[in-house]
Amino acid sequence: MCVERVYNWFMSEAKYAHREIESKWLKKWEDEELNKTDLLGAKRPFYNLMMFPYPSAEGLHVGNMYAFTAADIYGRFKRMQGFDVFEPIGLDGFGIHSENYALKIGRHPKEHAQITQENFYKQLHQVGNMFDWSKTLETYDPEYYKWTQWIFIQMYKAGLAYRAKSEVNWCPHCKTVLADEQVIDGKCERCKSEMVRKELEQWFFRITKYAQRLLDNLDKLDWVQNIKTSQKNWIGRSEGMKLKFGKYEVFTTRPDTLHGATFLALAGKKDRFTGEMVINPATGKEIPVWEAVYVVADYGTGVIMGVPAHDERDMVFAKKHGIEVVEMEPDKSMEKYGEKTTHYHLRDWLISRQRYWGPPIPMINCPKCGWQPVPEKDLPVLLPDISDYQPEGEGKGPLAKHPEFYKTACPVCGGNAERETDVSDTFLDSAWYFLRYPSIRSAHSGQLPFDSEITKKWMPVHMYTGGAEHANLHLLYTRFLTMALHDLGYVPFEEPFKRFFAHGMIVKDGAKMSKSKGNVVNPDDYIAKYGADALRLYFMFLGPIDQGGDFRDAGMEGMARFVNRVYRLFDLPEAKSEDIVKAEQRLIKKVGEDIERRHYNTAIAAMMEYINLINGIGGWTKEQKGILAIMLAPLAPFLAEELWFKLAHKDSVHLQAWPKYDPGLAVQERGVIAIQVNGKMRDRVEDGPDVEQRALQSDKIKKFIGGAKYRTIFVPGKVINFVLNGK
Ligand code: ANZ
Ligand code: ZN
Repeated sequence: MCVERVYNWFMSEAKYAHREIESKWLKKWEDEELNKTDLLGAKRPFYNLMMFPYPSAEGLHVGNMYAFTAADIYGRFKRMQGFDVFEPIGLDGFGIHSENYALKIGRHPKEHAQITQENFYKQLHQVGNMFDWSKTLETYDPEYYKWTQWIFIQMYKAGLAYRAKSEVNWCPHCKTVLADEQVIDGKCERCKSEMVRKELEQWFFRITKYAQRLLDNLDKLDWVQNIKTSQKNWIGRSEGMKLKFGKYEVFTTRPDTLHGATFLALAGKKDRFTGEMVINPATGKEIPVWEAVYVVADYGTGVIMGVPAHDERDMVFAKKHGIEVVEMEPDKSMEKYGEKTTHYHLRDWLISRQRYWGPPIPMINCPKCGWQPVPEKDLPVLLPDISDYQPEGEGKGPLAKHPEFYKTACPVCGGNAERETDVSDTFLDSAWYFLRYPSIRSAHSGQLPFDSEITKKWMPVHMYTGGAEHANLHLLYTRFLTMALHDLGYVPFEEPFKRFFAHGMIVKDGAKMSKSKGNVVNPDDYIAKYGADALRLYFMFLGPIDQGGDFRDAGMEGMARFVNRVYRLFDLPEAKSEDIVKAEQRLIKKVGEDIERRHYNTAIAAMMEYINLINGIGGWTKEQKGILAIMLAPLAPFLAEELWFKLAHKDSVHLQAWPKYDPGLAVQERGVIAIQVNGKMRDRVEDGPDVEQRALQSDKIKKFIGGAKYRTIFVPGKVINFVLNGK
């Protein structure tokens, strides 16, 4: 039966007291610590992680809940398959995203964080995910950022954190520098302001040292291809040659055009002739050396050879400045002048932020000893409570106005020194959080950022679910940091996430949700009205989760009726039916396979069809009811538990094993196709693959066709007609 018809069938009244039922089970599960994972005792660890949420103005965003539900269903399914699943949650509450909102409403970021935290966790409890509430973390907790600072120091000691003056991205609105990855189409990732280039001295992480490994390892990752491609393009490996023009060296990917090079250009602030001339080694001719704005200072050698005949930008430049244009054919023999070399477009990760709401960078500058890391025993460097936390925009953060913070003693000579007053990028907080979760409140959690035994047992993360928009931000930074920590001997693996699943976006009535349009779906309202289960099911019914879906209130209502209908079906009397036995076997097979593929929508549709069948028959067995409750458990955890206990079971449905099916019984029954010769019915054959070949093997058909030539008319699902030539 088609999905739509089944679905419409559920559009009828009924009452299921979702509010009482959901709060009852929430309390029981939490009292009994149903979702607390025994990390040390686990036999088959499965770390099911979802991307760190950052509290926004509206609290839990519908997109968060959509993604979390998708991930949670998979985690619950894995638990029922016998894995020890660990599913933690926390808050990424340090950084510009939270701070900008606090500034906007004029509330101190710290106070704002406390208010949001309370609300956010309350919301997260309601969605019914199997979160381990004994392992939450918040990035602004000094217990956490102490280790973020510790990581900075390890990076510094390993030569992977350094200070340099260079041209960087400056957001005039956020009044801070940003990393390249945080500038999207020339605009600030957070506030969408047009970025400005500024020359400033800043702290960087040497991610470029890992460019090749970040590329090479991509092949080993079970990630969707578009995320891998995006990282690959961002890293931007370019193979070319270096060529010498006197004292200058250029990087080119087209050495075969050397004989057409009519000028050199150095990176410059404006276009001007330097007065210098150099010899083109291929032609022996003198060519001028210019400065040009389109040459990037820190890519390649920072010098290019201009070949107007083959490069558009060079042509524009040459025409504008009256530089000669030489038409010529590319010539491979030119490559003898060069030497092979490789460059990457990836640039080092700019870590400093001239803001308040972040971990102070744990470095001290001494006039005698230079930059020194804060001794590890002195961590954390606490972020002081100040009232003038607003960013100023003079290239320094708010902490620079507080001598009581920055005046300190040099850890080497004891003389007067000053602390760094910038804080670190929020993406550093979120680049290592997955390492901390399992070690929270472990035996050594006070002495170490992550316990080595637990880390070895639980990581890399088995399944990571999150947004594709983080391909070149969070996902790239995390991979880099993990590699660096691996090289420093802190973690036994190079890659943090074995599998990454990217979910799609939810839109409302066909339009992108936004506050200005007033079409933002607030999960709280829907949970209050329809229950978390109905919302979970509805989200998942919208389509395959990697594609997102269109949220419509009418559909939401229909799903609430589905929940009611299932609930009432458990009151039907005990009855045995062969049809149900077969349909159930097929359902077990289908739902299991669909959940594994994360095609939850078709799993739900199959359940609807099954329930329709049962309603038609009017009775089923207690065992069949139990199996359905178990299969509903990952998708609708409250409803499933309620139904399970209704069947007089004593332990949670969530601790039951996923049902098995008999492959013999689970085969889909196929229809029968009529075989005709010249339009006359002569035999029948089972529908399925290779129908035509199988039809031709029938002795009756062979007899009618004989050796004659024929053409085939095939009506799928109905008839196959062999029409003999001449008819
Ligand atoms: C001569 C030439 C002729 C070039 C031609 C291209 C086409 P990718 O693939 O991105 O690595 N280039 C090199 N360094 C540059 C810099 N610092 N700033 C701006 N442009 C730079 O591109 C390499 C090509 O980009 C190089 O090859 C160089 O121009 C330019 F028909 O050399 B080519
Ligand atoms: Zn900004």
